[in-house]
Amino acid sequence: MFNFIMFGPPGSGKGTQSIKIAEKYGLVHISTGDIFRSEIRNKTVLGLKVQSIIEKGELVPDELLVDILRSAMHRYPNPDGFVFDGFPRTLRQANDLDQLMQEEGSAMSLVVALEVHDQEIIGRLLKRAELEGRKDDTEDVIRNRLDIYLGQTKPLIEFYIEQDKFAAVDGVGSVDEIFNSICEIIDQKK
Ligand code: B4P
Repeated sequence: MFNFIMFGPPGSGKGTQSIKIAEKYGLVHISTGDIFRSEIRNKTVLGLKVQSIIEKGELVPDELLVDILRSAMHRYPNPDGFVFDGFPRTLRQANDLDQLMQEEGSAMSLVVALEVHDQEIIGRLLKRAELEGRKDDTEDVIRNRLDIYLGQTKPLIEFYIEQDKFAAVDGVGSVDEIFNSICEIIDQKK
């Protein structure tokens, strides 16, 4: 299996690139953000529980994530691998993911981060707010999401550097240019 994490701050293009990577390499795309938005739309128990957390730009509690991930992965028998998008976001989630991979008799293969500066991120997400009206794409909430990324998620880079699984690409440019840079790294590692 080839298991890949698309890493980066909110609005860096993780969702955009993950879809393309999953398609090119025949991998299963799992976006925890998409899972939560679908639960909220369908007004499930989980959706009602996480709605206000997500609208404030806070992180959903770690203990809810592991079961969600496990059941999302088990929907696909014998996959060639996964693209994880928006997960892990904390050290606890990274450790849980390693554990889940072990349960599958597999391991994480590669983590690639998209590097994008804050002003570009805020511009992209405010534009998305106009198009899609996501409640977590207001300027205050975006700034909160960026602070949480800095404090809780960015430190994971060290975790994956220590495992020799980390690379970064410039996330500013056209979607195809960025995609090609990621593919070069994947092709060297595969
Ligand atoms: P996510 O859905 O992961 O939201 P995100 O970080 O904004 O990334 P997204 O994939 O949507 O945006 P993208 O960068 O592709 O999470 C939402 C919320 O769910 C979190 O805040 C949290 O509350 C909760 N959550 C999710 N996972 C969790 C977890 N593991 N633990 C706890 N809580 C969790 O794209 C952004 C925009 O940029 C798009 O409009 C896109 O069109 C545009 N874009 C992309 N590439 C571009 C480029 N190259 N140039 C210009 N624009 C570009």
